[in-house]
Amino acid sequence: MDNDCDDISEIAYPGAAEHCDGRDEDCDGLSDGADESVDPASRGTWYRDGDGDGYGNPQTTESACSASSGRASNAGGSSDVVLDRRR
Ligand SMILES: [Ca+2]
Ligand SMILES: [Ca+2]
Ligand SMILES: [Ca+2]
Repeated sequence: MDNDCDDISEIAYPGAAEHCDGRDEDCDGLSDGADESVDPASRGTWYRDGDGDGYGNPQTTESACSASSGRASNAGGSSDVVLDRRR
């Protein structure tokens, strides 16, 4: 395919669905979180982790391909719940 951005990969071609997998499947130059067409179902759920113990507040969720700073993939940090209620 002449306009295929990744001849190695069968799942990357113009018009393909964008997923959170580290590559640019639909060949628009943007991959994963940078591409607005990314499939929301492929995103992970992240919780705000104010104290950095790896557990975040289950009430503060964020959907994204990868965690931004201060986010954890585990919910249930008791200290985060207390801290966030004070804010
Ligand atoms: Ca992708
Ligand atoms: Ca893309
Ligand atoms: Ca925490």
